[in-house]
Amino acid sequence: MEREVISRVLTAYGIKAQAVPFGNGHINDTYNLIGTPYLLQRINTRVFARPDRLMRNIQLVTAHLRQRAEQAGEDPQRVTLSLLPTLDGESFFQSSDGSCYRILRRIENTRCYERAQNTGQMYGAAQVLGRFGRMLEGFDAAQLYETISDFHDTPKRVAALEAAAAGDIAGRAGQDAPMLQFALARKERCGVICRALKKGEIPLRVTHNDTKLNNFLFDSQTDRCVCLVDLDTVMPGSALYDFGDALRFGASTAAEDEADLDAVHFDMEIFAAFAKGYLEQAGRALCRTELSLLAQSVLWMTYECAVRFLTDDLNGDVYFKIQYPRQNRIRALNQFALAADIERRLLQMDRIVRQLSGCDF
Ligand code: GN1
Ligand code: MG
Repeated sequence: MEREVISRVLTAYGIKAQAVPFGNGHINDTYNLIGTPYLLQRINTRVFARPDRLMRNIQLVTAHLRQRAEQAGEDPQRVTLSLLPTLDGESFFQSSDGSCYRILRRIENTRCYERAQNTGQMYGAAQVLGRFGRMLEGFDAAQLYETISDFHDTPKRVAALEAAAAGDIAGRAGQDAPMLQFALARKERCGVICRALKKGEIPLRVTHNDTKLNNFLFDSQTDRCVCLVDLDTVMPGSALYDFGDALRFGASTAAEDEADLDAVHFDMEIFAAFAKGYLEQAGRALCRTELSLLAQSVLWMTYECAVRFLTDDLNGDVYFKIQYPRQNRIRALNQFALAADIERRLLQMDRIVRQLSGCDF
């Protein structure tokens, strides 16, 4: 069935190729189109209800980034994603069964990592993130649709968790009770970024919103970080979301679904390297309140991700793809363990940010 759909999609693009599964995303399905310079992606329309809007955002953002790259004398093909239009000139193809596909040009001679192998990689990723933010500074955020509303509204994520626990549709709330307790004990504090945004204490910027390390591409030869991909959630947001989420994933000593919680720690050397790279690129653009919340953003983004995994476990695994039963429970346990470790290190993290930024918040 899927094969048939894919063959219809490829016909719409005028491409003949074999599609082989590629990458580790939790939301969309990606395929390598063997013998072509392209990747095929099935857009998850349960998560992205309006693929037309999503694709419009990506067109606008990538066009802007390409233009900025050209102005800076950089190769636009390596700075951001390029979409291939269908033979009809559309940015994606909707099959008669409702599924939506797009084709992207592979950025050649690059690779991605599930875990940082050294601090240099995270320093490089941080520079790319800082540059990404800077390149989007002149971009009018009002042009963008909110592809997923309240995506990083942590208190709303907690409200969804409470609703899932009350509904207990999969009969898992009893077993998940200790995690729920940990989450609810931080319910008030977790809204600090959201509240600061709403009060105008920190600026709304155009942000990526999904900055885990495997969304950064690295040059296969030089290992230099090249660019940030997976642009589905580029929306107005806070720079703190991007900083915090990148470290949630990149500074963990274990994979996001490592079941041995003793192996899950927050690596301070990686934190320091990432903060350095980021502040070098974005530091001057950040306000004092943003700087004062940088360390906390890592805690709250990790906490939010844990809350989302736990919610999905309680809802019977309807959002994140899983490879084995209760994987979302393992992910949630892992992310809460990481959040607890980050919480213990916050003062030290603040000290590092103060030192690097020279700002005595
Ligand atoms: C999802 O699509 P992917 O795998 O890069 C999710 C992120 C989560 C992440 C957790 C649209 O990212 O928000 O932080 O999984 N993306 C969406 O690994 O929900
Ligand atoms: Mg991804």
